Amino acid sequence: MPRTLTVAAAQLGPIQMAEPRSVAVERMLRLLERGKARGAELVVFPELALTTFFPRHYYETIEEADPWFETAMPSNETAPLFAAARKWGIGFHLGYAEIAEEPDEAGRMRKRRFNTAILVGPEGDILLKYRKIHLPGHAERDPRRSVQHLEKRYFEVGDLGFPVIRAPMGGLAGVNMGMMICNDRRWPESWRVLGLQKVELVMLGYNTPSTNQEGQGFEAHHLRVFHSHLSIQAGAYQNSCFAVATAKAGVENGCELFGHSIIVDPQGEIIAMATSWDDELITADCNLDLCGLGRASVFAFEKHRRPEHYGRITSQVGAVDPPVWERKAAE
Ligand code: CDV
Repeated sequence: MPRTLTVAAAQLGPIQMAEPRSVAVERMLRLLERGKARGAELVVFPELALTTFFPRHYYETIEEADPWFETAMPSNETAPLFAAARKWGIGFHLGYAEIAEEPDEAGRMRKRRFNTAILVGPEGDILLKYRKIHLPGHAERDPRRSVQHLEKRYFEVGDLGFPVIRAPMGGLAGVNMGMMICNDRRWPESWRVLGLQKVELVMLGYNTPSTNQEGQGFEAHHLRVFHSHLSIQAGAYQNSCFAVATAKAGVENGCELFGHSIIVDPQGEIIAMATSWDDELITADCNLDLCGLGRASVFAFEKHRRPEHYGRITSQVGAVDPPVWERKAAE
């Protein structure tokens, strides 16, 4: 019997600034119900799924942005999602902005803010939590940009690493599941740390604008989706895993997000893709045994990896100039 898990990417259309969480949750409940009807055992919602993508808005003090954050999970507003998961026996992945009163690295208790995702099991338990590590954008208002991207202002770098958990899901006794969030997908390091824990299914949500807003030069529009898919397909192939990548799509307060949610197999092939810029559910039956082929051959890490030559990956952040070639003096 193949180990098959039916997964769904529950893409969300835009959530406008004025829309309360209750509206987003209602839409997510409808997608969960559609997932149940289609046999989905695990439904993946996007990054910051409960609200508009608020880091595009500048607030002079960080505290002014606090209403966009969740102080409890589940909360009164998100409890219906947990109840639906229990009722229908479906797991789900949810991205949200988190405020936690926790000790920091120096042991000081304080309010900490993260861009977070959780994996909830079919009995409503939180099985895994991840806090976004690769935060894009900037911390101060950038006058050169027409749209701000202030993740570095509102969030701390995640402190939970890239965890993988083996837990029951759907009809399977154990599935190795891990998470990353949006910009993390562009960094091979994120995928490899999950791959080194034998991840079988990577869940990730994203909010990606249809144009490059950094103001550093021209990037053709079609490359935006291409780069997103390229990163996810390469990550899944090189780490022999499935990936469910779910977008927020459409025009949020004048800003266009490109959608194109996908489900990818361990060969790196797209096996399902969203075509709308609205709430849309795509599903795929994932035979997790397919993760075995890459792991036993090209990507048998234990046979072929050479970490003694990868030192720069963890010891160095920015790129350095190579030595300059010089003609050797004639002997
Ligand atoms: N939410 C994100 O992390 N968005 C980035 C954008 C800013 C490029 C992304 O990598 O998609």
